[in-house]
Amino acid sequence: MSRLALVTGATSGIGEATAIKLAQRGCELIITGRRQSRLEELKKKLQNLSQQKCTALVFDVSDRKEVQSVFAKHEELFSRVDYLINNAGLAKGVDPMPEADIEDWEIMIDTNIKGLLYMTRLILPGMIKRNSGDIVNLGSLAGRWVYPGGGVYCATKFAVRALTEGLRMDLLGTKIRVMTIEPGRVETEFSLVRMGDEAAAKKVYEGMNPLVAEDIAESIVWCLERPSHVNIQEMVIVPTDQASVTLFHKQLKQTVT
Ligand code: NDP
Ligand code: 8X3
Repeated sequence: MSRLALVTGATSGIGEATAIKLAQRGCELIITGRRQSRLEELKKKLQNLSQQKCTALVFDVSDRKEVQSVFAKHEELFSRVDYLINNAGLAKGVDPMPEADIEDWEIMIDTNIKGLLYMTRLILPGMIKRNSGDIVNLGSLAGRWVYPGGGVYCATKFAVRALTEGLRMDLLGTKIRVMTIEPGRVETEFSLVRMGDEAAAKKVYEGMNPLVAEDIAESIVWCLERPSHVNIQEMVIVPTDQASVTLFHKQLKQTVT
């Protein structure tokens, strides 16, 4: 039987790779993001892969009214969601807290915490009614350890871990599984979005072998495909070149003159 998966933040990185893997398994998909042209491109690709319908919805997960209005327009579709992949998220800035831009804090908190909550709250009634469904929240290694300049981003990912745990408790006794995937460094558009500078973003991954989006997508799909009595509550995945949130093995290029 074909499943219906909703992947937020499918316009790049982990979300896009996860949508592709789910389509390869024959899932019907709902993909979301703010960049319409990317969503439309991906929609065509996913329909070809899955031979199933794909619905592309452009909205900002951090805008509560917008989220509610999209849900109101697609109530029947959303009531059938089997897999909710709460992936949309971002970091903004690396400045120490005394100098950081408050606007950046608000964007991270509104997207990573409130956006995830809005999506979950609206999808849950359908899952509860059918007594089935899986929710995968994208946490981070930054939801377990903090690093300088990352306090607020880390706080949002600590929140994702708490929300995942809390929801699991509130749903105990149902067949709905709630899990969090906590990656270390994955080379996506994440650092470009965070720093707004190609060269600085590239430097984050320089000299090491980071994870790629497909590594995480594969793990998400593996978790979803466990038998229904098995819930992988938390999965921490890091590159072999990363030992902690701040400790990396990097081979720096040497120039011989
Ligand atoms: P990308 O920047 O490549 O992708 C982020 C996705 O989130 C995009 O599709 C973007 O779409 C979407 N998004 C961001 N803000 C919003 C918003 N307000 N409304 C709707 N969609 C939004 O990064 P990743 O793939 O790396 O990140 C995916 C998730 O994984 C995030 O939650 C991130 O925190 C987490 N993560 C990433 C790690 C990494 O090292 N890359 C490590 C650990 C966790 P659009 O811009 O079109 O709206
Ligand atoms: C992203 C991982 O360590 O770059 O969640 O903050 S990190």
